[in-house]
Amino acid sequence: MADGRIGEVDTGKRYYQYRCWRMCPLVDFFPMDVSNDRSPWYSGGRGEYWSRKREGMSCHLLRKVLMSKKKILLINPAFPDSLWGFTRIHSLVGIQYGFLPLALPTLAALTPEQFELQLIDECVEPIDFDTPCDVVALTAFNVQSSRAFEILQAFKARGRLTALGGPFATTSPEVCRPHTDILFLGEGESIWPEFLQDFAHGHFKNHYMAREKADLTQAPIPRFELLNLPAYGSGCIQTSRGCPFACEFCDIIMMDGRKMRLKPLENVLTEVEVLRQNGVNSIFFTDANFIGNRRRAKELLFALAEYGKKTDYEINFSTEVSLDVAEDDELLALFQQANFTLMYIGIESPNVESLKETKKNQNLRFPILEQIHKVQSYGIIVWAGMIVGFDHDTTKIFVLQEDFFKSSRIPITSLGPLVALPTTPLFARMQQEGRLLAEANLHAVTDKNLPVLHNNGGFTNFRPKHMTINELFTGYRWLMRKLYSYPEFAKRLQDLLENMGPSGYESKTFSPTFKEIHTLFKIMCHFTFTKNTYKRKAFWSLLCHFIRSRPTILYALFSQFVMHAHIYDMVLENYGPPEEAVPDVPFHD
Ligand code: B12
Ligand code: SF4
Repeated sequence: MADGRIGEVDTGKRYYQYRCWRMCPLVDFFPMDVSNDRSPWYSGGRGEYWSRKREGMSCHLLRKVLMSKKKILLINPAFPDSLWGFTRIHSLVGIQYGFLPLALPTLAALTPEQFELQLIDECVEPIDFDTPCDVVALTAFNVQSSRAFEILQAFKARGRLTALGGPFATTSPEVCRPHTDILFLGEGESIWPEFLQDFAHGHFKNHYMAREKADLTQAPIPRFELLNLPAYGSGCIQTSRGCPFACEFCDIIMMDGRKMRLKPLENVLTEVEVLRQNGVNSIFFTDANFIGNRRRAKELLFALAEYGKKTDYEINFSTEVSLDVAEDDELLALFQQANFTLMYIGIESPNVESLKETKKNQNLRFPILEQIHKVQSYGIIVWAGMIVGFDHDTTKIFVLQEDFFKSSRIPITSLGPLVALPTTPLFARMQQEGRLLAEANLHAVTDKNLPVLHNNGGFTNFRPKHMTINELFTGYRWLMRKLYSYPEFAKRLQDLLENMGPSGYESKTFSPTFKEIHTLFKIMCHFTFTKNTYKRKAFWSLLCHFIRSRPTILYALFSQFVMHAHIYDMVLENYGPPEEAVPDVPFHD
């Protein structure tokens, strides 16, 4: 034990510190077996302090500090029903939630062993508000804010110390401040250990702010094993933070910066292996832009391709990238070899003027449709992020978007009206131009003012330039219904699966487990025994078509149909029957 540090030993439930009060700094360390409660020094009470003189030691007075391990409860609040939660299909595919909450195992890995930890993801298990703990710390995206505040209040009412961090706390601290004892702003890598150190010494501040961006070369492996991994549809790993681009509406670069920070390759591979060992067979790399540093992306993909060979391509991967991925054939080939089956790409708009306006310059270099088709030719399904309501969008944008989709072969999109998120250049511009709406909470886009049907389903917080708000929402709802109607979706999917290159889905030897056969059976029943004839017809006509023409692609067919079923149900409930959307966009409700 180095001079100046408190000796500590973790020998079961109790945590002992031995302080030499004569010598300062604290120097001594004396482990003893405390695994049973009859230890001579144990008083039976939590947090009791004993002093005693020990003979034969260099210190004349040794104070032994006996206390229980401090217990931390880390909680991810439930998400409201949203497109990206895929709640409607969980029972169909036998999962409890789509993606694992990466903040919790990351914070757990940053927590020294002297603390006892419990992780609760409310998306997959209920919270017992009477769980004994010394501090309860929550993470939250904006859409989880109301639930997060309820949870914090419930624990507060039970006299617990509460803490809140994560993207919402970081971007809207003034909204969060009244709801929590301790507020964390920024990445947890430095501030969480700083708090824990304070806390171990019996004091803490009411807020902690990260002063520097975290050094990811030092990032520990997230403690995935503390989550109930089989409950999730997909494992999550973050290999980098930051994005070199500068889209006007993006708050990710405001939080993570534009300089790419990279985790060491070995760490990423270890994380993949840990998840595989725990039965995960699908991993989503949660980087804001996986190819933000292309050289490194290639190195990683090469390593993943080698890994895939060794593990019989047990795992398929997906991630988020910028459209310039299509400018590099070597990169695309590596994605294919590494068994990437899906990419989420921020296309945003077919309207070139809107792309210029929002500084999405990487989408302006080549014709967008050609770029997308090129990615698909490498066997990769593209999902697109799309936005309506830019200053250069008129009411014609809705038809323009629909036409774009007809030729795109993109089955699924996260389409939403443009929102000026706090901290972004767009927010500052809207404020300067006096266009922010008084009725929207200007400092927070919470789940109260952000309907979560979609990204920002039918919500904006500023006045559009070339249409009314009513036109924006009417056009948006119409477009959602058109895009997700079964005939339009099936047409796009058919185009995709007929034209796409050899996919990772096809490289696997077909040897389904009993669980997979059971799931397959449930899916077949779901699309057969339905009153919705559009649904049944679309599914069976594509199934029959591809059984004959490309049977190896059926896994992709099933997966896209299942994802679509969730979105379809949400659009149906919230905006009306997709197939009954009028042919032309209406602007009068
Ligand atoms: C991957 C991702 C997704 C994935 C998977 C997310 C998941 N695992 O559940 C998918 C595609 C499903 C998704 C969906 C959505 N997402 Co998203 N997503 C991301 C992305 C790109 C990375 C998230 C991630 O895994 N980060 C890695 C972990 C380790 O980082 P972290 O959670 O931020 O935690 C760190 C710090 O915040 C901090 N921290 C976090 N919690 C706590 C708690 C304490 C106590 C402390 C001390 C510190 C701390 O320490 C951690 C380590 O540094 C982020 C953007 C980004 N770069 O952050 C957006 C982001 C988080 N998503 C966002 C949103 C809004 C959504 C959606 C609502 C809508 C949408 N934009 O599509 C949906 C809702 C999801 C749902 N379940 O219903 C917003 C949140 C905005 C905000 N200010 O709150 C972000 C910031 C992007 C954006 N601007 O759109 N998302
Ligand atoms: S490419 Fe994506 S992550 Fe990068 S700045 Fe633009 S919106 Fe943000």
